[in-house]
This record gives sequence, C-alpha cells and structure tokens, in this order.
Amino acid sequence: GGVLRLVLGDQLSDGLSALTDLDPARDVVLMAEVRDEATYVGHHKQKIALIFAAMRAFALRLEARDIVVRYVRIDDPDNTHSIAGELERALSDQPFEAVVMTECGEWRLAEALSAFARSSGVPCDIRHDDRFICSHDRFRRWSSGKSQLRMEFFYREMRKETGILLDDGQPVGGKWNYDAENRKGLTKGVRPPARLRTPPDAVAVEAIADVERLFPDHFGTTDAFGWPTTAAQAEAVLADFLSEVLPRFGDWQDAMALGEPWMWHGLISTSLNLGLLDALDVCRRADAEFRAGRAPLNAVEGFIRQILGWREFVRGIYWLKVPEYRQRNFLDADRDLPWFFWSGETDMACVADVVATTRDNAYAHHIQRLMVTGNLAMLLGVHPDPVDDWYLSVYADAYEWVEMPNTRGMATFADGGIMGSKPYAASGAYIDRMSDYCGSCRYDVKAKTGDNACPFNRLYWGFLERNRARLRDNVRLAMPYRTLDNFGPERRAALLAEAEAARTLLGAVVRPG
Ligand code: FAD
Ligand code: DLZ
Ligand code: SF4
Repeated sequence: GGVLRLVLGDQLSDGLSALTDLDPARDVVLMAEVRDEATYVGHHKQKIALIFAAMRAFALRLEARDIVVRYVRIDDPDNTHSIAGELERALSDQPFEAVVMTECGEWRLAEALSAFARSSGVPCDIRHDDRFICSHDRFRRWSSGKSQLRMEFFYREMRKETGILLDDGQPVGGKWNYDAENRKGLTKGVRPPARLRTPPDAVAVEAIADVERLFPDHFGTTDAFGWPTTAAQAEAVLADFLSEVLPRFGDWQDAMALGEPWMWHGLISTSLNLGLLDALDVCRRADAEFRAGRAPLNAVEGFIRQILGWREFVRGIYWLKVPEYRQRNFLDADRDLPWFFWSGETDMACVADVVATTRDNAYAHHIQRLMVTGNLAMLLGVHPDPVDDWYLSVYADAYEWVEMPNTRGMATFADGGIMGSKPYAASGAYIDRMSDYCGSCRYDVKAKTGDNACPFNRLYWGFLERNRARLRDNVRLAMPYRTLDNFGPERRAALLAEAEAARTLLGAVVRPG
C-alpha cells in the first residue's frame, strides 16, 4: 500500500509538509471531523463551522487534483470521534506502508499523536510545520542562555533573517519599532471603513447547519458568519485590507469604539491559523505596500511586528514552556469567571460591547481582548483555567499555542513574566482614553470608590495591594507601588476592601475545590 497522510483541521495549506511528496496513485489523505476536537472546550459555533467548512473545501480541492481523500464527517455513523481513533480505523480498513503527518499545533493533541506513533505498528513520520517563519530549533537557539525573553529582540532577529523592512541590514527608517506612534485614541468624528466580509458559500452554509444541529448548546450565534473558508476567499480579504485599510492600521491600533468590531484590524488571524494564508507572504506583501509608497511606515511596521514578531514569538514560548506553562498561576488567582463573560449581562458598557461582538462574530480585536476582558479577569483574580477555557472557546482564531501565551502571559501575568515584563493592569482611565465606551456607561469612570464607581477603578489598587508580595519588586511597577505606599496602611486596607466589594458585586466568587 501507499502512505496515509493526516491533515488536521488547522493544516489546510497546499504546501503542508505532510503533503509535499504525495503520490496520487498510491497515497490517501485522511481528514476527520471528530467530537474530541470539537468539544475539548465548548468552542463557539462559528469556530466549529469555520473549521468544518474549510476542511471540506480543502478536501474538495485535493479531490479535484485526483488525490484520494478519506474524509470522515462529524455525523458518519462509524466515526470514532478522535484523531488517533480515525488513524487506527483507516489502518485497519486498508494496509499502508507508513503514516505521514505534520506536527500538530497543540501539546494536548501532539501527545495523543505521539502515543499513536509509538503503538501503531506502522512507521510514522511526524514532520516539522514549516508554515511558521521561526522553527522550534531556531527559537531554542535564540532563547538559550537568556535570562529574559523579550519579543522586541526576537523580532529584530526575524527582521534580519527575512530581510523584511530592511535596507542593507538596517531597519528601514532608522528605527526597529514605531509603536510610540500607534497609541492614539480615536479622533472624534472618524469612523472605521466598511469591511469586506465573506458570506457563507454553499459548503459553509451546510457546515453551519450541521453545527446548529449537533452543537446547539455551544456559545455564540452563526447569523453573522463572515469568515473566509478557502484560500481564495482569504486572499480577497487580505487584498482588501492591504489596499483599503492598512494605511491607517497604525494610527488607531489600540483604539476601541462602541459597536465597531473591526476598527482598522486585518481580520486575518482565522485564515493564518488555518493555513489559508501564509505568514511570511503576508509580511512581504505589507512590506511591498510601504515600498510602493501606498502605506506609511508606522502602519506597515506595526502590522508586520504583530505577525513576524508576536505571532512567531508566542508560538516559540508555547513550545518552549509547555506542558509546565499550562499549570502557571503566578498570582494565585482563585476566583471563578463571572457569568456575564458568557451572557454579556453587565452594566459595564465596555465589557457588554466586547462580549456582544464575541458572541456575534467569534472575534474581538486585540485591545478589547487585552485591556477589557483580560484586564478585568486579572484584576478580579480569576483562576487561569477558566480564563483560558473562555478565550480558547469564544474566538474563531483560538488554538492553544497562540491563545495560552496571550492569556496566561500577556493579559493576566499568570506566567509570572515570561511573555511580558509587567502586568498590563489598568484602571478605567485607560479604557476612557482609548474608547468612547464610558460616555454610555452607567458607572462613573471618574469615581474611584463606591457602588457607582467604574469597577476597573475599584479593583485596580486592591489588585496591587493584594499582590504586593508577588509584584512589589517588579521595577516596572515601582511607581504605582510608591503611590500605594504613600497612601499609608489605613487607606491601603480601605482599597483592599473596596476591591473585595467590587469582586462581590461582579460575582467573582472563590472557585470550588
Ligand atoms: P490584527 O490586529 O490585524 O493583527 C494582524 C495579525 O497579527 C493577526 O491576524 C495575528 O495573526 C497576529 N497577531 C497580532 N497580535 C498577536 C498576538 N498577541 N499574538 C499572536 N499573534 C498576533 N490571536 C490568535 O490568533 N488566536 C488567539 O487565540 C488569540 N488569543 C488572544 C488572547 C488574548 C488575551 C490576547 C490579548 C490576544 C490574543 N490573540 C490571539 C492575539 C490577537 O488579539 C489576535 O491575533 C487578533 O485580534 C486577530 O485579529 P486580526 O487578524 O484582525 O489582527
Ligand atoms: C479546533 C478543531 C475542531 C473544532 N475540530 C477539528 C476536527 O474535527 N478535526 C480536526 O482535524 N481538527 C479540528 N480542530 C483543530 C485541531 O484541534 C487542531 O489541529 C489542534 O488543536 C492543533 O492545533
Ligand atoms: Fe468600562 Fe468603567 Fe468605562 Fe464603564 S466606566 S465603560 S466599566 S471603563
């Protein structure tokens, strides 16, 4: 027999390493929709529909090239509902001389696939995922011997190695990073541009119906489904972004506006993570927009940094630190996630807006994830497990390799400083500066204490006081701790009590067990 080649739901790339030497006359590609993957967290309905639709479309394209695909649907009566189970079933139905796959993105499934490889009785070749710009080896070499891993320095290496935004080995424009020009609140009267979304095609319509039928209790709605499910659709969204939106990406990268889910963001994370777009290609094309004079440097550099820098960096951190990373809880956070993260029923206008777009679109942009829900979860002291579970469930682009370092690392400091040098804790003043949320909120963003005060304000100082022993020596927090020290013991105790009252008000109860 030929070779059995596994393609997972987020490996939908023509150049996938598992497919490079495929022989259409003898080999079979295995793709399987399984309950284990669809339910290891309660994924948003749009996320499951997106993955199933994109898998089905990819299989059709392989078949159009005369490649034999063993495609197992979610409602196939013989489905064993695990990836390893489907590999075993394929091997027992038909002899194969070997199994080939591309390493999987998550530790959990990678462990199951290694166990399969050890016990299957057939030679298994697990290949590197060369869709990433930085290999595991490269990241390990960069990180070894460093006491601190900082994205900025990693990013400069990646710029040098790829030649992106580089002239004669020097950064274009003379600086590596233009972030200082990308932190503006939205100018009054300016509205974000209309965006190209992708209404579901026939394959996606069917996948959505399957998900509504089989996963009716999962979070989220599917009415506004607009994600590309093929490489061609993803290309159209990217092209529209590069020509119409990228020039202003930098200016308001950190801005938020009520009822404006997209702002000037790329809307490409789902496509990158599925393999419908190639990360290096996206960076090169953004570089070309700058070189052609069609987009300014602050926008192009900021955008490229997210992909060539952050995206590769978090993937490197994840594989460097997993599985130990999954247990990290540096701040000993012990609360449950309040129910309004799921229901959206809260008087906090900022949180209500983020949960609404999350429910309707399986999307929120970066600063909403970081400074609204993430910041709130950290200030409340929510245990990292339910926080991870929420982020991994609700976003259509969420896979543990990218979700976890962002959540446990960047947003909540549960990793104790591997991802970033300090917690991004902020009071309501930050949200007020970067958005128009507070004007329509029932809470008073100027008030510091009492039932009508913005909960972020009520929680902020108490958070620092509660974590004094863990954070006091962090040099980047020296200023706020000095302020806190000057308050004196009585006022500090009152701030702790204020934060406790806010935690109670918001329903962040101590987790059972
Ligand atoms: P843009 O703002 O247009 O950015 C362009 C691209 O850069 C993105 O598509 C993405 O591929 C990459 N990127 C930007 N920031 C990051 C980052 N911090 N880490 C990795 N890649 C980045 N991104 C995911 O892809 N999956 C997740 O599960 C995920 N979870 C997150 C959880 C939290 C708490 C936070 C703070 C961020 C998370 N992010 C995640 C990163 C980021 O918010 C999303 O990539 C981004 O919002 C996707 O929208 P976009 O394509 O419009 O991004
Ligand atoms: C996320 C996901 C879902 C919901 N369903 C499937 C599936 O049915 N079949 C499959 O092969 N992959 C699925 N995936 C993606 C996998 O979970 C993903 O490959 C791993 O998490 C590694 O990133
Ligand atoms: Fe959010 Fe506080 Fe502003 Fe209300 S007042 S929108 S809770 S930051």
